[in-house]
Parts: sequence; structure tokens; C-alpha cells
Amino acid sequence: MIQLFRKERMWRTHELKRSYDVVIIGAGVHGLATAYYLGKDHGITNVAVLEKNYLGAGNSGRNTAIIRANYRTPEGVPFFARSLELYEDLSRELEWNLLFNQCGHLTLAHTDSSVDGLRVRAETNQIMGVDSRVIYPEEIQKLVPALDMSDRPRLPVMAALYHPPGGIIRHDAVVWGYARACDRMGIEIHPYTEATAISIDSSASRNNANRAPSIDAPEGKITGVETTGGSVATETVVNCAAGWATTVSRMAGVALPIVTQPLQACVSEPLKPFLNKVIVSANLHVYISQTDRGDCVMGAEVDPLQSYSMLGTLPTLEQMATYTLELFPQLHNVSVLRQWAGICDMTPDFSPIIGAVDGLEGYHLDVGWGTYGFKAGPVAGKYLAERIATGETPELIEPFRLSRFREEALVGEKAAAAVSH
Ligand code: PYC
Repeated sequence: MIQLFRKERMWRTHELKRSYDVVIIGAGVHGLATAYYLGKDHGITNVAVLEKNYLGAGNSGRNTAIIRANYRTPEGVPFFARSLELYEDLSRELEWNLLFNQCGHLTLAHTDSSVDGLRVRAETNQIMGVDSRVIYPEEIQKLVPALDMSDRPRLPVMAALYHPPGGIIRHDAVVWGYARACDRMGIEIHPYTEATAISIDSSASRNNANRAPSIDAPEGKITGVETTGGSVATETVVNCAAGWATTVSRMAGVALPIVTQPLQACVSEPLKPFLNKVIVSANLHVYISQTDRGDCVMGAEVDPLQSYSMLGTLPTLEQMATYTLELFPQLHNVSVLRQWAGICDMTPDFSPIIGAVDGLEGYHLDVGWGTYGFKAGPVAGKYLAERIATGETPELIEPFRLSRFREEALVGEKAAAAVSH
């Protein structure tokens, strides 16, 4: 007999235990992926994932669901390529349909200097094995017949970086799929449980007494987390708090070079299928895709001011509508149904901060994702889990260490973040 209603919950509720091997703060795609790979790859399942809201209430449920690997730096390209690879197999692995549509991704250039920028990106991508190339108006028009390619004086479409394996995925499903898989391994997920303090034993001796004192963190060792559900003991804490990364890190006494800026998006009423590519404009800072349901999802560049607001604003709606209409004027009568913001943890070089923190034993970061955290959830989770389980930093995440900011070893990824200007 066909079962009309699913009887099992996707994840169960639990009382907080008194101690865990690992406590992860933030149950978005990063926190849940870290928990999942701790369990799956390393057999570490005495893990609590804390979330102050419902699962995926932060950026995991507020992004525009774009997956791509066409980055700019030799550090970023292999990292995001690995994430794309993990996403490609994730529905099968989690036994959960994530509706990943690898429809292809185009970054449009409207000026000579943007075309040059795309050429550099294409070369770096190709050298590192990522499928991406510069294409010109004739081919662009064939791929996207609905795009206005007329020879207008303001910002004509001159070229595009075409990245065939890029696409869109059902972002909520990624959160739910990881959460369900974590639950099946016995990992506990605690929604509506906020971390309020991180406890540190400052008298704990450092592993290597000959090492110079850390300037990234107070010397010591993690001993536990205070939460709105009670105290838990743990020697390992992972900060996956995205827009709240700095407030959580302050609890551990670790200052981060991060500011929080909202990034807004909106969705239209459903339309007949007219667009089966992700379109990003490097100059207009707008990006557009059409979902399987027919809605048009459109996004803006980051808000100019720092804030924790997750509301939409009229000026940004006007900006998204204006730029969308420059590319697709036929949408002029379409209604927008919803608008929202996610809050982005922006670093100075537009690359994330991942790994352990020098000096404070047991404290780990998976933050600084700016405007492209969602697409990195699987790779960040997998390799941070390896760092936690083995104590060794995998090569893929090593460039993203916190100490790079004082070592003059920045990973300048701004050119691949068309919306972070
Ligand atoms: O990096 O692909 C991206 C992106 C799209 C929207 C925000 N960031």
C-alpha cells in the first residue's frame, strides 16, 4: 500500500546531554555537513549541533541556491571544484533528492575590463580542470534566447564566462538531507538552542611550551558551552554561525576580521519556462535563475551598510528589478512575491576562514563565507571534519587559515564574487 504520510520524523528531538565530543554552533548546511562527515568518515557521532532558530533559518534557507566552481584563485578553484563534485553525488549518498539541476552558469561581462577579468578566470579554471570558457554574443544568444542582446549603448553584453556544470539545487533539501543523515547516525540536532557562552580553561598548558604565544586567540583549552538549554561539557567547539560568526567567536575571546552585511534576494510569481541557465552580471551585480516551479529568483549585491537585518528594502528591490529588466525586458509586468535578506560574514579578501585556531585548543572555525557559503557546505564540512578527527590540516583548507591575515597570505577572491562589491 502506498504510504501517504511519512511516519518517521526526519530528525528527532533530544534532551541535551551533559557532554559531547564535539559541539557545533549553527545548524545550516555548514554545521550539518561538518557533523555528517564527522560521523560518516570518522565514526565520531557523540556530536550536538546547536541552532538558535529552526534548521536552515540562516543563510542556508536564504541564498539563491547557486552551485558553481568557476572561481578566480588557485586556492579557491580546487576547493570549490571539490564541493561541486561532492554535490554531484550527494542525492545518491544521502538517499534524498536534492533536485540538483546542472543547467549551466553564465557570468556576463559588459565592459572591456570585465571581459579581461573573465579571460583570466577561464584560464585559471581550465588549468585546474574546471569546465569554464569565455563565449561571445552569438553563442550566448543560442544558450539563452530570452536574454536581451540588442546593441544598446549602456552595458551591452560583450562576453560571458560559461560554466556548464554550474546550476541550482533545492537549498532546503540539502539542509534536510544532511540533518536526516546525521540523525540516522545518532548525531543530535538541537533547534531553538542558543549558545550563550563558551568556557575555556586558561590554565591548560600548551602542547608545545616552546611555541610563541598565539596572537589569534587567548591561550587555553575549550571546556564547554553554555546554552539556553543548559551547560554542556566538550573539548571541541565548531563555529558555523555565518552572519553571527563574530558574536559567537567573541564568546571564545577570538576576534575575527569579519563584518556582517545583508544580501537581498526576491522571487517572482511562477512563469512558463523561459530560462534554463543561471545568469549573473559581473557589472550589474544581479543574478537570475528560474526554478522548476517557474519562479524567477533574483538577487542583488550586498547592502552597502553593515547590519544584522534580514528584511528586504525598497531601494534594493528597485535595483534588482531595474537590472533584471536590463537583461530580460519582457519581465516588466511580472509580480514579485517575496523579498528577504541573508546576513553575510564578509572577510577582507572575500575568502573563508576554516580550521583550528592557533593557541586555543579545541576551537574551530568555518566562517567568513561572504556571499557564497552555500556552495561550499560539503567541502568545508568534509575537510574540517578531517581536521577535527585527525589533528592534521588537509591541504585543501590550509590556505584559509585565520593566521593568513597577519602573514600577508591573503586569498583574493573578490573577482569571483560578482555580488560582493
Ligand atoms: O557566488 O554564485 C555566487 C552567488 C550568487 C549569489 C550570491 N552569491
